Amino acid sequence: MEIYGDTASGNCQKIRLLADYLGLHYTWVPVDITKGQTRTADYLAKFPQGQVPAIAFDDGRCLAQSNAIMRYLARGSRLLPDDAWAQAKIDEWLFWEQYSHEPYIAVCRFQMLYQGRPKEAREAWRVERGERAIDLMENQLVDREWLATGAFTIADIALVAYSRLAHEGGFDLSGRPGVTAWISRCENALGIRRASAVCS
Ligand SMILES: N[C@@H](CCC(=O)N[C@@H](CS)C(=O)NCC(=O)O)C(=O)O
Repeated sequence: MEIYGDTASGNCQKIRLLADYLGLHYTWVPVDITKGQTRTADYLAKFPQGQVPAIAFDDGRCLAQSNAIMRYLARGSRLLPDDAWAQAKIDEWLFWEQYSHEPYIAVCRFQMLYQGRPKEAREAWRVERGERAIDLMENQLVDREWLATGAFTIADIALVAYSRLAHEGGFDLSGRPGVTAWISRCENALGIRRASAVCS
C-alpha cells in the first residue's frame, strides 16, 4: 500500500498514526501541497479530489478522504468494533470532526503555520467556532476516557490529530483539563511523543 501524504498535515497524520498503530506495511509517498503536487495530471488521475491523504493499492484501487481511509484500514480491528451502534457513535464523531472541528482548528493552524499570519490575524469566525468545538469536546471528556465508546477507537485518532496541534493554530488548551488529559491518553495509546503545547 502507498500512502500519499504531507507530514505536516493533521489529516495525513491520522493515516500514518493509524497505520503504525496497526502495524501495517506501507510506502509513504511525500506530497508537498505548497508546491501544487496534488494538482498534477498524474495525481488527479488517481485521486480526482486532488487532496492528501490518499492511499493506493498494488491492484490499482485508490481511496481518498482521511476518515474514509481510516474506516477502511481499521476494519476488523478493535479500533472499529463490529457492533453497529459502536460504529454509529464512531461515525458521529468522524462526521463532526470534518464539519465542526477541522475547518476551524486546522484552517487557523494553516493560516498561522503556512501563511505566516500572526494569531490576531486569524479569521475571527473560525476562531470562535474552533473555541466552540474544543469546548464541546471538553464537556464530553470531563468524565469519560474516550470519545465514542468506552475504548480507544478511530474517532479518537481522527480528533486528536488536529487537537494536539491546536496550539499551532493559536488555541490555548490549558484551561481544558478534560481535553488535555485525553490528548495524553491518545498519545500514550499511539506511542507518540507529546506535541509541545506552547500557544504562540
Ligand atoms: N476532507 C479531506 C480534507 C483533506 C485536505 O484538506 N487535504 C489538504 C491537506 S490537509 C490538501 O490536500 N490540500 C491541498 C489541496 O487542496 O490542493 C480529508 O479528510 O482527507
